[in-house]
Amino acid sequence: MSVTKVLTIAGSDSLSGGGLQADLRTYKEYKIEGSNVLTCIVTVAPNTDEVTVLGVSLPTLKAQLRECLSKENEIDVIKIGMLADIEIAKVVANHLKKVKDIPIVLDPVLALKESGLTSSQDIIDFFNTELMPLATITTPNLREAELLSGLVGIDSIEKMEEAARIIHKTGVKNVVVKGGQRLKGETAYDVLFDGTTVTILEEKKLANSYNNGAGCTFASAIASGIATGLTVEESVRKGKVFVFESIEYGIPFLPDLGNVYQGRKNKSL
Ligand code: PXL
Repeated sequence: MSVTKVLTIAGSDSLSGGGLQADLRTYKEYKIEGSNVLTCIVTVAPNTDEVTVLGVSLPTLKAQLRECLSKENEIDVIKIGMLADIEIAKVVANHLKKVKDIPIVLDPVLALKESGLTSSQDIIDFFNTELMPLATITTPNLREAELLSGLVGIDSIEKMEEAARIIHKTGVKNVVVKGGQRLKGETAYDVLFDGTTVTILEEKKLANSYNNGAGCTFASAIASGIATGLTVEESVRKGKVFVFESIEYGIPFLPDLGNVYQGRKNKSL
């Protein structure tokens, strides 16, 4: 029996809401074999909420990439999450340039909502010039779309589309800009652009905010869809429902804060 495999290249979120933990849980739900290359470890101090990002050493990173990307592994799709710094991003890009015919889902984790931490301009430029051209699809949230496109104040579907068109010029095949909670109104909109067609996806916004890890889960669900043979658009549509249900059945740890739960109690997929 052949097994469908997705490789996640991402950070560990010690609180487990996002990061590679969310990715692997998503693959499990899609009945996909997930493996991971660890890029960094993110911790949040309990009392101060101070976020620390510790990148792995470059030799450790290279060893993992060599192992996981070896031909024998037969990876169907690669999903990229947090890369932490430019040196880590460069090593990952060098390895990705050597793989052929494996779709890449690039989640441009450039701003952590937990910390207000924003990446430096050099890593943003690196994403645009080196990583985007390798990717099948990228999944920026509004803040990341602003950083990548240079647009300021993306607050409407029209501006999301404009950002998607600018980001598409980098060479990435598909862009889905996520409106998420930050876009005003009752509806969670995403704008998908494939270079020709703009598709607007809608889902009602949930009242709860148990959405830690929603971004990682969305990108992983898209990777899973592609790995199981769906088109990019089908993968995005299915991924959106998957994330909606994961927030709906999220796990609260504060009244207004919680992690998405990929195990969803009511699975429509
Ligand atoms: O959800 C963004 C994200 C991605 N990757 C890691 C994280 C987080 C958020 O906390 O910790 C490792």
